[in-house]
Amino acid sequence: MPPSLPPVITAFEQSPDRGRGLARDMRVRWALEEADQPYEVRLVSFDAMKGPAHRALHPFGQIPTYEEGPLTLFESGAIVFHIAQRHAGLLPEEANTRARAISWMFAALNTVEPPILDLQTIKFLERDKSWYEERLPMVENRIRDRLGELSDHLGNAEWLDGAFSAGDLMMVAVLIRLRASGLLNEYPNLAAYVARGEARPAYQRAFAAQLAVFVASQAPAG
Ligand code: GTB
Repeated sequence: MPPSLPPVITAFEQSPDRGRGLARDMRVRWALEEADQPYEVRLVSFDAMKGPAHRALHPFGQIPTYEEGPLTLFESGAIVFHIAQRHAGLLPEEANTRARAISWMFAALNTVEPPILDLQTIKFLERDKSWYEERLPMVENRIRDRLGELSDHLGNAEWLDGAFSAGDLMMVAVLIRLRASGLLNEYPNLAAYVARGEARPAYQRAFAAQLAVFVASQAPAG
C-alpha cells in the first residue's frame, strides 16, 4: 500500500486575529499535533472562502475544512472528533470515560462557546447600537454563569475528567477566546486550566505554525 498523503486543512490567508491563535483552524492544528499527525495547510483569502471551489468543501464558506483522501469535513468540532477517533492521544480507551470526554467536547461547543460568541458579536459588530451599553453586562453575566459552573466542576483538578482529552482541548480552545475580556481571570482555576492547555508542547507547535502564517503575511513583498 502506498503511504497515504497527510490531511489538508484550510486556514485564513490573513487572519483577523493577527496570529493570536483565536481562529478555529487552531483547534484542528492542536488536535493533529496532539495525535502526532502530519498535516498540510491551504490558506484561503476571504474572497476564495466565499467562492464555489471552497463552498464545495464548506457550505457556509468558512474555515476550517479538512480533506483526507476522499473525505472532506467542515465544522471544527466534527474535525477534532474525527481526528480523536482515529488516532491515539485524544480520547480515552475505556468506553464510558470516552463518552464523557465527548460530552465535554459538546459542552465546550454548545454550552460554553455560544455566550462567548455573543460577547464577540456585540463588541465587534454592535458597538454602535443604542442598546449596546445595556446589553453588554447581560451578555457578560451569562458568560460568568457558565464560567462559575465550570469552575465549580473543575475545582482543583488538572483536567475536566481525569487525563487530558479532546474535551479539554475544545474547552481550552473556547475559553482562550475570552482572554481579551478579562473575564477568565475572575476564575483563577480556569485561568490556570487554560494556561496548562497552552503549555502543552502540541499546543505550542500548533500556535507557532499559525503565527508563522501571520508573520509571513506581514513580510514585505519581493
Ligand atoms: N462552527 C464553525 C466551526 O466550528 O468550524 C464556525 C467556523 C467559523 O466561524 N469560521 C470563521 C470563518 O470562517 C473563522 S474562525 N469566518 C469567516 C466567515 O464566516 O465569513 C472565527 C474567528 C474569526 C476571527 C477571530 N479573530 O479575529 O479573533 C476569531 C475567530
